[in-house]
Amino acid sequence: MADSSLNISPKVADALLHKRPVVALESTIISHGLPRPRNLAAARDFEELLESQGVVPATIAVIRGTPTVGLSPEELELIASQDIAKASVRDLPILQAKGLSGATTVAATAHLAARAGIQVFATGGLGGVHRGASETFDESADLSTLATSPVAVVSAGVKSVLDIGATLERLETLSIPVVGYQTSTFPSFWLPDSEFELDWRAEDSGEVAAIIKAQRSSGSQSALVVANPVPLDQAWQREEHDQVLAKAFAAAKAQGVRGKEVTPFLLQFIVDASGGRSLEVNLNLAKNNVRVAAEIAKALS
Ligand code: PSU
Ligand code: MN
Repeated sequence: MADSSLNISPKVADALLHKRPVVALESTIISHGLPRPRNLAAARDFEELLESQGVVPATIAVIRGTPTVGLSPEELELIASQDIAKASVRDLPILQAKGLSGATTVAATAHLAARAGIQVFATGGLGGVHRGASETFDESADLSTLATSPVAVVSAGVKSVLDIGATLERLETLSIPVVGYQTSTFPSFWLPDSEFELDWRAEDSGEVAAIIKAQRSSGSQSALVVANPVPLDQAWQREEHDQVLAKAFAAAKAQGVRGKEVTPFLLQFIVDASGGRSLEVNLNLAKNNVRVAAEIAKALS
């Protein structure tokens, strides 16, 4: 654990040392995935939700060059309150050398959580293969990084703005197991399902914990994707969902949005165009993922 390039907060380090449950949380969802000022409130909510369940929260970000696991209240504010770099794994050494701060994506968070020895990580949605990727090559580094990051990631699947089928194919190629949490269908973030069936499902946190233990004892370096659908009564209405997404794609194309700006652009557009309804769904599904991650972490410890 003597890793000078990683700052683990005393609270998180103590919990890990005594094998108490810890859940990692990402920070790009705070900086780029949710609009201000709701983002800071949400970040605090996620942490409080874990604490109320007896689980230690470990929000991860790069703070003035140092990858940090477990943020102070001031550091959480820093991530939420100003324009901060979106940091995937490849950005970590650059931020470190320059002494800059960054909000970590699923990829960078999973990578750092695994390095810290954290076994469970909750987020909203994973990055994946973008529509049109056969032309643009736009595939999130979340996928390749999860292949080498031994941590269970609880998400509501991937957003329907992505190519869900291609994303599932890539997860298969990369040998990253996917298990539906009380579902046989891969969820699509704001909607609890998609047209894609899953090979495997788990009925409860104990079953997920057993899979994680088997994965670790086999020496696998892969993550486990736990696909947790938004509860039906909190899901977005399908018709409005389809209409707003069509508008978002058209706007991104018209404005020539590219590269790592694509995801934040679509997300912001969708929040605005839905009059905030997609945001409520987003917050609820993220909380639901945090809750399930807490149960899994407790079942593991
Ligand atoms: N999907 C969401 N909300 C998010 C993201 C994805 O529903 O906030 C963020 C996550 O941090 C994810 C990142 O890791 O976007 C993926 O970005 P890219 O496609 O540029 O790799
Ligand atoms: Mn991309």
